[in-house]
Order: sequence, then C-alpha cells, then structure tokens
Amino acid sequence: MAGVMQREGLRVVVGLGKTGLSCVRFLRALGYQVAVNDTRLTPPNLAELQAEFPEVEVSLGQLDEALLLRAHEIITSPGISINEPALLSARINAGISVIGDIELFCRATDKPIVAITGSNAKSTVTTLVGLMAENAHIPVGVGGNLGTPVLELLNPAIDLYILELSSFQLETTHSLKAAAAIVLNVSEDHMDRYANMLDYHQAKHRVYRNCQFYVTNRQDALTVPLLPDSVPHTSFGLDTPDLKTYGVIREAGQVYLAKGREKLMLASEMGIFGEHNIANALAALALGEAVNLPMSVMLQTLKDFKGLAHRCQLVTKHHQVAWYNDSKGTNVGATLAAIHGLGAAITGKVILIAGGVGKGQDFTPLSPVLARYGKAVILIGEDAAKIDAAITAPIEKVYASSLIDAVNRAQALASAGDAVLLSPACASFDMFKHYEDRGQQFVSAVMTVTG
Ligand code: UMA
Ligand code: ADP
Repeated sequence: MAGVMQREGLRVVVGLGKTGLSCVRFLRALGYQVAVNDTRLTPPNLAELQAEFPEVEVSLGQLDEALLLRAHEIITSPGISINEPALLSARINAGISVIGDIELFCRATDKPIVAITGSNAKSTVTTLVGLMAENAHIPVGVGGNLGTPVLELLNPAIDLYILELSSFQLETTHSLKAAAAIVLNVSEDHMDRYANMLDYHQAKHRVYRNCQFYVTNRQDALTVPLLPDSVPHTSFGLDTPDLKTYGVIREAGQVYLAKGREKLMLASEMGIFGEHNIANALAALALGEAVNLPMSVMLQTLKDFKGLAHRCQLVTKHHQVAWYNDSKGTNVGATLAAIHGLGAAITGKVILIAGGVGKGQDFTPLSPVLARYGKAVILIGEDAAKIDAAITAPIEKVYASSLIDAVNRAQALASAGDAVLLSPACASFDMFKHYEDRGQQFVSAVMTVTG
C-alpha cells in the first residue's frame, strides 16, 4: 500500500468469501483502513487475506459488535443477513451505513449497467446478454451473483456491464441507476432469509430504482414496478406481443420469437429448448435492444448458445431414456419450469429426482404439474418427507438414500420415451458442497448406471 493515501474512517468488511475478499482488495487499493469479520472460525480466503494484507485486523467466530460499532461504513457479504442482531444494532441504533459490493461498484463507475434479477433464469439471461454484447464487439464485463464479484470486473476499458443481482445484493445497494433493469419473474425462494413474500418482492424491486429503462414480464404481475409511465419500458411474454413489445407468434404449427408484428426467428432455431427458455430469450432481446445491441447479432447468439451447465442439461440418452441435469433448479418455480419444458417435449413421462434443503418453501404447486407430466418422484435429502406430503398427485413416490440410489431407482422405473430429471427444487447443502457438486455427482452416477 506504499504511496496510497490513507482515507478517513474504518471500513469493516463482513464475510470473507469471494465478495469479502474482493471488497478488501478494492478498499485497500483506495487507501481505506479495513477490518474483516466472519462468523466462521476458518472462513475461505483467510490465508490469501493474511498474505496480501497482514495489516488488516481480522475477527472470527461470530459477528463482532464492538468492531462493527467502530466502523465508519460496514460492507456486508450477501450470505449474511443485514437483520442479524449485531448488524441491526450498528445500522439502526448507531446509524452506521451498511452497504454491499454492488453499492461500492455503482459508486465507482458511470458506465451503463444492465441489471438483471428474478427468482429464476438470472444466470441464463445474464449470460445471453453478455454474449450478445461480446459478439457485437463491445468491451463488456459480465458477473455479479453469476460468479465473478462485480468489483473484480471494474476496468476503465469496459463500456458496458451486465450484472446478475440477487435479492441479497440488492438489499445493500442504494446508488444503482441501471441503463436497463429487469425482474424476470418472482416466485417463492429464500423464505429462510425473508419474513414473507412482500419483503422478498421489495428487495427484488430495488433493481428498478432510478433506472433509465425497464423490462417486465407480462405473465407475472409481480415483476411490474410502481414507476411512472414516463420511464421508458417494454415487456416480454409467451403471448402475442403488442407493438414494440416482445412475445411469440404461433402460425401454421410454428412458433416464432417476435417483436410487435415482426417475426424475428423460429423458436426451434434456438440452441436452448423449452417454453421457459423462449421467455428467457425474449427478455435478453428486450434488454439488449435497450442498450443498442444489433438485432442480427442478438439473434445469431440465440442460435449459437447451447445453455449453461446444470440447467436442464442433457446428460445422455440410453435405451431411449433421456437423463437431464437441472441441479440449478433450487426452488419450486425453477422445477415447475423444467418439468413443463421437458414434459411438453417428450413422448413419455418425467421421472423427477427432487429434495434437499427446502428453505421454508411451499411444495404443493409441484403436485398438478406432476399429475400431468410425471411418472414418479424420487425423494432425497433433508426435506424429502415435506415434498412427499405436498404431492398428492397419483404418481409413484420413492425415497432414496443417496444420489446414486436415486439414479438406480430411476433407471428401474424408466421406459422408452421417458426422461429422468434431477431438478431438486431445493438447495444442496445437506448432501453436497453446492449445486455444481450435486450436478457433477449426478452426471457421474448416470454415466455409471447407464454404462
Ligand atoms: N457465511 C457465514 N459467515 C459469514 C459470511 C458468510 O457463515 O460471516 C456463509 C453464508 O451464509 C453462505 C456462505 O458463507 O452460506 C457464502 O456467503 P458469502 O456471502 O461469503 O458468499 P460469496 O462467496 O461472497 O458469494 C456471493 C454469492 N453467495 C451468496 O449469495 C450466498 C454468490 O452467489 C455470488 O456468485 C458471489 O457472491 C459473487 O457475487 C451464489 C448464490 O448461491 C451463487 N447466490 C444465491 C442464489 O443464487 O440463490 C443468492
Ligand atoms: P438463476 O440464476 O436465477 O438461478 P438460471 O438461469 O441459473 O437462473 O436457471 C436456474 C433454473 O431455473 C434452471 O435450472 C431452470 O430449471 C429454471 N428456469 C430457467 N428459466 C426459467 C424461467 N424463465 N422461469 C422459471 N424457471 C426457469
């Protein structure tokens, strides 16, 4: 830090995951005095932190109220609730500003930002818009909840940022003025962190604050902001679009992506499948147009993009049974979309593997869709019995003790034309490191069992 001036006031960074480390690096480079607090005794990145910044005070094992109260500003990580008692005390009683990495980012750049949130499809749409910009040869930074902490993207050479933002990140953001903002959809998630759906909804809708343009989902009223009509906007949906909005035209047995009356391309030409991905493609087109990306480049990107790993990804076809990895289906809304998308596309039935940490969700919406498309549900993990109780559909329900056991049971139940779908509707932490680990273990189990 030699040569960097020392700025006034201690910054306390809470959490030493990816976000926390990126915040320390950013703040130290600007010359701030920084301390770190993590509730874990051995948080990730501790060795890196101590090697790079031996001068940074570190407090571990619990939220350190005394340290927090010494802060001029507190920068929390998304994995920590700002309603933890020690943070509430700092925020409400002591009036200390509590922000997150997205706020630091917004204060540090005036380049246009496309801000993407929603309960599902954030990563798919963020990646699509990022690729569209890249294919249009625009220097672009793509990240946020998607994986790369936003502060690691900051670079004066970049002309456009495409950010996936979670409700947790939005809660601690005040200065976002997105060039284009979207809430893709709102369905129940993270009920272990929110008092109710209203709280969750309000956090998501912070993405629209002071935006220059916004996009809503016509088929999800919870995505519509309370903004004056004078703020430019458009919408997307799987219905026929009005002038200047995005939608679908169905003609002579064909499905077209469309803007107003203009047919843009056949849905079947897209590299990703299912009705939910048509909606995702339309959302990406609307956002891309808002930041002036050329339509021809955007449409070519939709043809080339084959989807992200762990999102309704075909693992293999064996004896006419297709195996799909949708490990990123971590809430009921995602799993419903996956069953609909797959169920409508196959000749047989869906065998669903679901379960894990349910985050306080209501699983009953799974029942009607399973009654329509399902053959069996194989239950795993902590909340298996809760899912069992919620599904009244007349389909077979089987408990499995491990993922390999689930795959073996699915194999025994499947016949030609069926699809086996891992889409757990739950978080993975009871049995796996994270959703990628769950997806990888599923792929290995499927390859072993199908030989
Ligand atoms: N934790 C503690 N004590 C602490 C701090 C964190 O126990 O003091 C725990 C958290 O409860 C959590 C874990 O550590 O289980 C990680 O939390 P973190 O805030 O340190 O996470 P990061 O490694 O910084 O990653 C975060 C996002 N993680 C979360 O929101 C939980 C990543 O999104 C994101 O990619 C990354 O910042 C870069 O922006 C992941 C995620 O699961 C993919 N997001 C949730 C989702 O998509 O549903 C919101
Ligand atoms: P997120 O980043 O919001 O979790 P992803 O793009 O990673 O979103 O997709 C997560 C899961 O959500 C997918 O595995 C799929 O099951 C489901 N999904 C994708 N698109 C949609 C959609 N438009 N509506 C509901 N669920 C969706």
